Amino acid sequence: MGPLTASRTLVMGVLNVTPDSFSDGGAWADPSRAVARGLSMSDDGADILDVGGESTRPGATRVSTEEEQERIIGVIEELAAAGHVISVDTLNASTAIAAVQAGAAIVNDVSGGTSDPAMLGAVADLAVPYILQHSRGEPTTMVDLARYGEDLVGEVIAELEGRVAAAVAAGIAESAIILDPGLGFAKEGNQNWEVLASLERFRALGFPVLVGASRKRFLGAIPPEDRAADPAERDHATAAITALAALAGVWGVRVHEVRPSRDAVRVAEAWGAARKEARP
Ligand code: PMM
Repeated sequence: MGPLTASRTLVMGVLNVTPDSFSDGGAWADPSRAVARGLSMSDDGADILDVGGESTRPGATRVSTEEEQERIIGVIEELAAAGHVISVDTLNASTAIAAVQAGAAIVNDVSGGTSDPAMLGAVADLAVPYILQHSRGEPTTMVDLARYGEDLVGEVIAELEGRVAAAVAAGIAESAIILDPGLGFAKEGNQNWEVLASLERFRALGFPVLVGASRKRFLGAIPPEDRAADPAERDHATAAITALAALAGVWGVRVHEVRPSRDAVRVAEAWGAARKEARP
């Protein structure tokens, strides 16, 4: 079964090989620790490992593509050789190419092809699935761009449709595209809940949908106040979102802690199956 087709929601485990990620604080920056983390997420039930070497958190500074590739290519080679499905979380065409050559099966671009003008053409040539995420601007500017009119979801969808058209014009097959509304990317606080409450509208576009809520700042209000500052305290809330998103029929969830979301997907699966049998 290819990574794009599954009967249930897929769980993508986050592997940030970066010294400065907001959510896991550089815990896996060392390559051997990164590989070990990847293997343990697979043991926990990850269907896909999303390997990134450049933080995209709001305000993050860019690293060179050489540095980015130095961080991730060896890690991807090792995990892919061991049979794991890898996506590469990158804004850069050259890194996408190097990662796919190293064994990555999916390109995950949080800029939806707006950051590197060579990205869409490169993905078309690579002929791999492409996660096209909604954002605005750059990590340094996106907070200021979180301004929407009355129909935030409609605006995000229109912008995603524009990027889909650009991707298809560049030669990417429609069947290779996965859409991501981009929680936390040019979206603040309640704007993220608005997106989550409208997952059906995103699904209605006809593409698989990926949701990345894990540990994001908008979840900071959920844990007890004295623990709210630690992103890992948001893992329970993340798993609850996984259950609801899976029930809404999303293709995948991108999470830091795989086990709770893996179980949440099974809960949604059992719930959905029972609902089909239930009396009206
Ligand atoms: N979020 C982050 C990074 N990459 N990719 C996709 N497709 N969707 C996301 O929501 C997403 C992403 C930022 O989170 P991190 O710093 O914890 O990895």
